[in-house]
Amino acid sequence: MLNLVLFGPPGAGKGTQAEFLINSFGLNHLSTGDLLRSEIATGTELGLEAKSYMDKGELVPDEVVIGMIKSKLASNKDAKGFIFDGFPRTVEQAKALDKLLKENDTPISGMLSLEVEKQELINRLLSRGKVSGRADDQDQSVIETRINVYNKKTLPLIEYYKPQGKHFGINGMGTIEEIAGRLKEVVGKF
Ligand code: B4P
Repeated sequence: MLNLVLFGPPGAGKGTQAEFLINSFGLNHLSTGDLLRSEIATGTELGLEAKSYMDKGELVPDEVVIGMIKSKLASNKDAKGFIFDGFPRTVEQAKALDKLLKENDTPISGMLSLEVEKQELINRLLSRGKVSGRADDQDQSVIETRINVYNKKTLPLIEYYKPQGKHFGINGMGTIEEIAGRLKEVVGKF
């Protein structure tokens, strides 16, 4: 079983490259961002709570996202493996994920960390904002907040996975195809 964490700052290409990994390796996709946006779209209580954080560029509380992942893992017990996209985003979430995967004895195989320059992140998100209607992609100050939150709360995860030999840095600059090729080379070795 292959369980991968697709990691990187907002706009690094996580969602984009997840598509490619699903197709190439037959894994299930678990994106907390997509799950939260679907809760917002259907107007659930969870969605309403999440929206207030997401629109400001802040992280949704750990217990909310951990609960969502827990129920998705429980309802996909036959999966060949998962791509965790945008999760974990805090050390607390990583510890909770390890605990959940331990119950099935299927630990994380690797953390694929997409590395992209800050100005490129801003350009990508602002250009998505013009077509996607995503509130958090339309305002440069919200994008800056997301990048700052990433640096403060999410980046320390590299130091969580590194000592376990699970951190793989990948150059996330270039075309979507070039980056997919780099990912394929790393994942092919697992
Ligand atoms: P996410 O949905 O995870 O949003 P994201 O970080 O911007 O990543 P995304 O996958 O959408 O973008 P991508 O890099 O693929 O999270 C949104 C919010 O939800 C968070 O801010 C937070 O509030 C909340 N949330 C989610 N998970 C959480 C968690 N675990 N804990 C707490 N809160 C959580 O790509 C961006 C754009 O770049 C796309 O338009 C794409 O087309 C473009 N692009 C990609 N690769 C490119 C390339 N090589 N060249 C040019 N453009 C490229």
